[in-house]
Amino acid sequence: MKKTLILALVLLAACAPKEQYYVKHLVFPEGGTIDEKVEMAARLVPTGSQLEWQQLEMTAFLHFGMNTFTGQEWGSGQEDPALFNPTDFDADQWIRTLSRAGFRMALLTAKHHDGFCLWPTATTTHSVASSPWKDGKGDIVREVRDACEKYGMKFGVYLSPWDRHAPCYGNSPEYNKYFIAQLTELLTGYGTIDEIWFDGANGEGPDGRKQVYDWEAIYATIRKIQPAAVAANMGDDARWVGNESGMGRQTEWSATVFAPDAQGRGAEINKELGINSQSEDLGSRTMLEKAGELFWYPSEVDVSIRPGWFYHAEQDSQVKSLKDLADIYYQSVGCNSVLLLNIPPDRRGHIHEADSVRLAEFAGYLEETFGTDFVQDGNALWNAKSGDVREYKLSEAAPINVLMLQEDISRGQRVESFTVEGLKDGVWTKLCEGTTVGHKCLLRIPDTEVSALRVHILSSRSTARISRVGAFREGGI
Ligand code: FUL
Repeated sequence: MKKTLILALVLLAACAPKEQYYVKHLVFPEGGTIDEKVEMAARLVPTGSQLEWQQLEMTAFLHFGMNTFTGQEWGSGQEDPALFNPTDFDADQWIRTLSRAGFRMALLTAKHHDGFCLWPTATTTHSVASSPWKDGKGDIVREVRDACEKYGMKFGVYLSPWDRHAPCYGNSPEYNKYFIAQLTELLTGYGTIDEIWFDGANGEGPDGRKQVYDWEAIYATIRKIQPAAVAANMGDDARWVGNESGMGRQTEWSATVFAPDAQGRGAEINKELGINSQSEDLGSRTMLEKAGELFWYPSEVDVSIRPGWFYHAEQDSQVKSLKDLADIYYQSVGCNSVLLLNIPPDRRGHIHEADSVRLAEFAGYLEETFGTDFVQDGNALWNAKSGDVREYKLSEAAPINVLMLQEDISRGQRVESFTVEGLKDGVWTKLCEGTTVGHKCLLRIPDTEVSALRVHILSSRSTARISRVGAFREGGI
């Protein structure tokens, strides 16, 4: 009898219709209704690499190169390699500092717009090999990569498509070959590359020649050599949030109608929808209605801890305050985005004390705030449909002022709007309302002492998988 029952259950499970998922990209059927589109949108999911990347939450940019020694932000490409000479280069100190501060990946500017390469490339002599640093025998990319290995930190490279040094820049086929050769060196010589960052900034080549990048070939190179690498900005795995000031959108869809440029037709699709990387609405139902395709293209917030992207001694007193960094954290990580915070090493080749002290304060702030979650059983998975409500008890009636919701985005991003209420003296009062959740949504609220929370999913695309509800207390900063 028992055996028959088990067999029946197994058969039932095998026959149950499998949910269909779309990885990274989907095309809506022609003439699809909005309800059909919303159902499909709910089933758009990230690739494994995108998912892992979104879960990193905090990543760090390291702008270091010729500009560090010339005091420029954008070099002309005519700089003498003899100028590049860190006096006490210490990649271990960089990565140790970042790792202690909670960053999970370091992204190095292997080549900025000035074309100077931080590794001894075979493609040009305009590199560390022509510098006095370590008598031309050094390799910054290698040392940073090794330090990342040591501290269990992921490693990425920024390779500027714009090159103001290469004489072939603007001669499109020739420069594409040159660029792909550089990319290939980085992808083959340094172990796993977890992220590749292609900057959108670019200008004209000599005599006003316009470089037309062969993105298809560039992407084919990545997919062939390191298929798991996340391609960001001009890439099609991670989307530039649209500003460099650390401001994410309150409503941030990883499942977005915004088409990556690398798709070839990206610019055309976006133009037709009347959107650009800065548009406020990149994923609402109104946008779904207009769109023919949907992309899993999550947002990355890049911002510098200093006014400049590169180190300038005169900016030592302008390192962002702890309050600025905390605000940025809520507006990036807390808005379903990955934070890419730039910390530019100085001319010694150190992360300057002014920055490392601030990073340590920031890490302390995060630990103090998020070290204690007052919600009991906030980790229990909740399958929530539009209109569903769930109560969460708090472990103690502590004054809380930060709320957190998370979705299991491995099955898509679904929550469209919600409210959270708090229970005090038997009365429920609304504490806040929100829109999208995604990987993580953090909401700061005024100090409040409640014994329970009530989360109300007002609207969801299909059934949302709420993986965590939390409540925290941030101290004064
Ligand atoms: C911009 C560049 O022009 C800046 O120099 C910096 O690298 C920043 C991250 O991206 O587009």
